[in-house]
Amino acid sequence: MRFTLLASVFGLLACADKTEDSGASHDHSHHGDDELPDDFDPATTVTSDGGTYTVSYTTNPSPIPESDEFAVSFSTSGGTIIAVDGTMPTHGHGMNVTPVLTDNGDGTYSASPFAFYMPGYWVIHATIEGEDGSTEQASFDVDCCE
Ligand SMILES: [Cu+2]
Repeated sequence: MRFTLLASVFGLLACADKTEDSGASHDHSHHGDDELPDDFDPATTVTSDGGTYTVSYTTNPSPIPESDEFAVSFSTSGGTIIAVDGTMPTHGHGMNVTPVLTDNGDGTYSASPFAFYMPGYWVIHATIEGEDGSTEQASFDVDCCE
């Protein structure tokens, strides 16, 4: 919790600096497309980084509204989702809200609120724990916001 708060504060500072640096030339209508990584993948179903799990998500509402709260539903082919988050990796910050994760008991999970407070490249993260206690990460690229 403390780390999340600090990360959010640093993120806000970083974004404030960025805004000052880019000045009047910053175009908010551009949706930050120029910031997307070359390997950007908008897939809503991915394989976890250790190759063990197939993880999917949907949002409500969809598409994701910029600067508004939304809920995310996850499903996994195995293991238990133990943590979720949203970050802007290229800006080094997370969200300014902390989603509450609910295990629906059927391989699906509900998490809210999420909120992406600026346009650009975001990643939705899910941490999956196996029966042996090992964890893998599922990462979903998001272009905020359509
Ligand atoms: Cu940012």
